[in-house]
Amino acid sequence: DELSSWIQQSFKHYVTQEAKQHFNNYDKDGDGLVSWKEYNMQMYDRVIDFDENSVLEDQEEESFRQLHLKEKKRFEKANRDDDPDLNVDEFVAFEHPEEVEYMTDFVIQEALEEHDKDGDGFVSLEEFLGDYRRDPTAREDPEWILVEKDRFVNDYDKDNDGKLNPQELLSWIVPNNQGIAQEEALHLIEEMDLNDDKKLSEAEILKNQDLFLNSEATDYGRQLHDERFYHEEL
Ligand SMILES: [Ca+2]
Ligand SMILES: [Ca+2]
Ligand SMILES: [Ca+2]
Ligand SMILES: [Ca+2]
Repeated sequence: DELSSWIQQSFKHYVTQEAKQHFNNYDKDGDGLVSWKEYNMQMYDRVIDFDENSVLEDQEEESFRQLHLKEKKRFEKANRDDDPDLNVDEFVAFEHPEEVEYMTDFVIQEALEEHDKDGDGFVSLEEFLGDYRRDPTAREDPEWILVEKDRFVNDYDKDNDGKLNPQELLSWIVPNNQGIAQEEALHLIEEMDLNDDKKLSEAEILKNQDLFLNSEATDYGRQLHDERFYHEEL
């Protein structure tokens, strides 16, 4: 449990550091705040302002309009004080809404908008699988669909009612959530716990350093390779 919270902490630390570094690129006038204009200049080299209500004819332009409106909404949600520009903490929330508690509702809302096609507030197995339709000539589903179905039933749908409620939805869309950190921690402990006492001694960690740093189940290994971070923390 300690290790899993450490993994979670270090992941959070990593994305936060990364976003803080980005912050300076976005804050063109160096006033310690990123305005919506500055964000647009950094991302798109110009300030874009789409009308919320007018659908564009060109399909590509329309999907960009949708995306950009979503970004604007996320920008506004990330702001917490009276100044509409984002300070560093607000900017982290904008870049990584899944890491910040006050953005949780927004993250759920976005996921529902994307996946809950019938609008009942839940994501069914069918909605979860997206556009997949079984080839009418095939006798069984392909392997990846079986894998996905298995994840739906065994990993996400905790109360086994055949659909994902907002909390269950979170465990799917936020990849570095507690559940996965715990799984990762359990996996690491199993592999590294040489004397089977279910604890990791410093010696065991040192002995298994490569394993620890290359843990594959998730991306945690990558950030631990980040030298600066590695030296800071260990
Ligand atoms: Ca600024
Ligand atoms: Ca602000
Ligand atoms: Ca639904
Ligand atoms: Ca459920």
